[in-house]
Amino acid sequence: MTEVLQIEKQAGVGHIIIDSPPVNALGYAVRKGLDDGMDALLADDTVKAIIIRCDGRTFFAGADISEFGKPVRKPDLHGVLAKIEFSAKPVIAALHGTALGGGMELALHCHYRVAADTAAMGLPEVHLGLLPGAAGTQRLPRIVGARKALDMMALGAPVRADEALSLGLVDEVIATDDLVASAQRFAETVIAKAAPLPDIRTRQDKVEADRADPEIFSAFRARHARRFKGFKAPENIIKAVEAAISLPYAQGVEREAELFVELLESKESEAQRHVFFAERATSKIPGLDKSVQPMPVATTGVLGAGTMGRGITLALSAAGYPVTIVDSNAEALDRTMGIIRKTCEGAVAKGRMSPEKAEAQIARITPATDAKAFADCDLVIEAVFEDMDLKTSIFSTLDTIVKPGALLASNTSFLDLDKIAAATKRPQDVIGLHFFSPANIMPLLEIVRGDKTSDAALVTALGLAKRLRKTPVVSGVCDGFIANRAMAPRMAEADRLILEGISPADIDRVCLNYGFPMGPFQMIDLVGLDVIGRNANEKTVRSELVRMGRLGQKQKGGYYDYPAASAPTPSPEAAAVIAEIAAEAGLSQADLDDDGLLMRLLSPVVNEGARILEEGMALRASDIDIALIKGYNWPIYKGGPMLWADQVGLGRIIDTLNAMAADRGPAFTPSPLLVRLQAEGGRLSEQ
Ligand code: 3H9
Repeated sequence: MTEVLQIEKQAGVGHIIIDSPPVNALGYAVRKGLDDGMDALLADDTVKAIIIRCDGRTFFAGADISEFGKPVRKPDLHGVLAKIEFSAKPVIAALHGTALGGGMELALHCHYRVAADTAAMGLPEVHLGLLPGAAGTQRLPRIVGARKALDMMALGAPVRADEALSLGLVDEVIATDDLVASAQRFAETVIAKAAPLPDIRTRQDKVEADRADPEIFSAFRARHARRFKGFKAPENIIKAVEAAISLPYAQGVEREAELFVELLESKESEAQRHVFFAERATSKIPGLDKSVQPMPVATTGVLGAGTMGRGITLALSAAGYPVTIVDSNAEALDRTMGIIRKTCEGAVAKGRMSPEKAEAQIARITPATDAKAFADCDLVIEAVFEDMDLKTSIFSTLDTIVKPGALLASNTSFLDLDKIAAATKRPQDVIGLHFFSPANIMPLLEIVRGDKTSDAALVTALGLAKRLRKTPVVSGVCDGFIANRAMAPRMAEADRLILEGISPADIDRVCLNYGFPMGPFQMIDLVGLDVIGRNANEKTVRSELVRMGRLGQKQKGGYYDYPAASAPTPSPEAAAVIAEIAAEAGLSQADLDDDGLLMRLLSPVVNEGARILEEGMALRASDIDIALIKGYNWPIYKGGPMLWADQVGLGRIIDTLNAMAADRGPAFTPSPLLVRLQAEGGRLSEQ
């Protein structure tokens, strides 16, 4: 018997019980356990039916993702599933938790399925850039029809037990605490009935009906074209379902295998699997003792009723925290409370929130004009204008007002947190909580750990991120921290390229084609030219446009014109400003194709990421990838700049940087880390 397997027998029913924490992924040990269990129970004449179930928090959560790309150790999943499917004894899956991916496919190879009422099942492989590769694409449409199968597999959302029952995916739903006993009763009934075993592979009713309606697929493609852009897996899933309705089962499975391998070997899936593990790694802090307890946070405060303060207040109140929002400007405070109310009402109108929930969220927010209202808060987040003198004076005041033992946080996006902390007598309780705008929506929370920030403060911030459903990335203290610092070189390069004769529209197009939802100039026009950029004294294209009152979409247009009721168009006025400044700069004109442009824009980002790592400002390379995916919408299927650099080749990045350095100086010299990794054949994304 393997370590993960237990067998129990009762009244002619053999139970295969697998326990492989944390999520019973179908790695080698689990497959071996299942295979051994099946062999033992098939050979046992006293056993007339078999139940497969799991201990721990969930039924099988799918294939073991960490095994992909490595040689498969036998028994492989297909072999185990065939043993289950072709068993002469009825096999019943008893599901609890989440039966996902290969786990759900295993259940679909059993003859019957019973599920706890709290269980869910789904085929989320699409989120890993894959498709269900253990016959899921052929079995699911035979049970639920092509339409529902496409929704479940190409969109990747699981279904709850009651829906699974109505779809015919499970045969019975059972109270969770009664799962084992009820599965036993179910098995005994199956034995007593001695009916022929159900066989999904020969079911034709659903696929025959779907065959008469080829529009299903074109309509599905059209409906989700925007969502699927750049991803490879959805199209392969659609093709696999087309095969399910047009081919006999065995040929459909062969087609599924081809489409699966294509995805497994794709850059997109490599990137998406990298992101899966990277997201889960960000809250693992080397050297942090597990016994460190978080500071209690029951009540919160936000200082500043501007855009950031408002977003943070919305995020905290949505997560259930009472929030005191303070701004000495009563009018600004009123305005912000009005916008908060509108935002909540908007969510109600869109059906995202019940009116009661919205009222309760608003009721959790208390506006005040005096910072003394923070006295009893456990956490206060400062979100005022980025000015060091202002922030240090605020923190020294907060230090005297807010009770001892409370956490004081700054939302600064680039100022030195250690200086801010030094303005208090409790630097150990000061931390950076850098939200990205809009703070109630963007999923990244950069946690800035100062020199003196205590481990308890860090653990508290990590817990806060979890409760806010944001992904934390821990950063050291440096200008711009991780996301803004790593991304700044793309903007700088875009600004430079327009002086070398490349149009803003071309730069935006290249970024869009890469997969960013917006190009740098489109983004500036949206945010406002007056908001971006800290070098207001220098004469630049941007400062000139601001001087002309061209502030972006909000006023007169920016890099683009915004004619009423039509798409943005390149602006002749902006082009004239660019031409004037370019003439003054006298730079040679660039001759670059789209790929060359992309390399110029993104290689400096990779270089900055490598420097952030070398300086120890990020804990690991994959944290930088997550910061840019969650904070700047870097396309998930590129895996972030560090993984992308590995995929295009560090040599190409280094060559691009060397050429830039030869032309423009050492700011572009490849970082020693890049050079070393390239020489050693190492991978940047694994640092
Ligand atoms: C597949 O099945 C392909 C087949 O169709 C075809 C094969 C031929 N493998 O998320 P959590 C780890 S593809 C390996 O924090 P939660 C995870 O890394 C698979 N490891 O917990 C983490 O490790 P650590 C299709 C896995 O409670 C720990 O478990 N299945 C896997 O918030 C806890 O994870 C999926 O895509 C795995 N499959 O959520 C399901 N799953 O502690 C992917 C998890 O070291 N998994 N780990 O950081 C999930 O969606 C969530 O983990 C789950 C639990 C909902 C199960």
